Amino acid sequence: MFELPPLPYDYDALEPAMSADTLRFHHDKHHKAYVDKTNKLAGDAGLEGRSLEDVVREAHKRGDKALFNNAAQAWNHAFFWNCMTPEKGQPGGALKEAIDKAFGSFDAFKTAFATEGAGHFGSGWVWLVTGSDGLKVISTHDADDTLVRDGLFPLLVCDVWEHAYYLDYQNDRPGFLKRWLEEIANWRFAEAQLAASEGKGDGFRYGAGASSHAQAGKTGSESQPTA
Ligand code: MN3
Repeated sequence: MFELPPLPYDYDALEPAMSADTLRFHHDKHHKAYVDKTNKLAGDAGLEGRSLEDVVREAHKRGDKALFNNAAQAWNHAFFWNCMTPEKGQPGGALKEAIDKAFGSFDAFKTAFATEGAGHFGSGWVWLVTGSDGLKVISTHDADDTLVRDGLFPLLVCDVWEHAYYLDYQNDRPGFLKRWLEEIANWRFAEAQLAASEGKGDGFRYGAGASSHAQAGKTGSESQPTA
């Protein structure tokens, strides 16, 4: 049984860029529904006990669209929550170097990402990925994701389904993307993903617990300070 992972921050932690209302609907209703349906369909398909990553890939291989759509959406949203943080920041270290190399500058990257997301027709996701030829920005339709694309490793994703921004931005998807990149994108998480793509540290895995890089701003006793 897959569990709905808790958000790695409080519901109101990303305000005003993303409201508590949006996160409540998005996490508690949309994401939960994908997880619940995945549990039912994965059981029907004889895939209980497998990792969610395995279930996504196996459903894709079998052409089981209902299972793929729900399992991939369960995974994409869990990844997406980690791609946001209340800690405003900028890419550093190897990520900054890789962005400069691929796009010319951080500003040029933000333009490329926002343009891809704004231009994506219908529902989907806009990703910063790394592959054999360096970093690039791609978008995927509906539930489609990087788990079923050989050679691509995801660093950051933004949900561009209307439910991700409509309550806060109505139809202004470009405005949402601009603010998302400037105020709540989690560069520490993207840096950790880039390191993991090079064999340094663990990349994101569903159910492995919230990334320590995403914990900033979460109140309560879950995150242990490191000595
Ligand atoms: Mn969504």
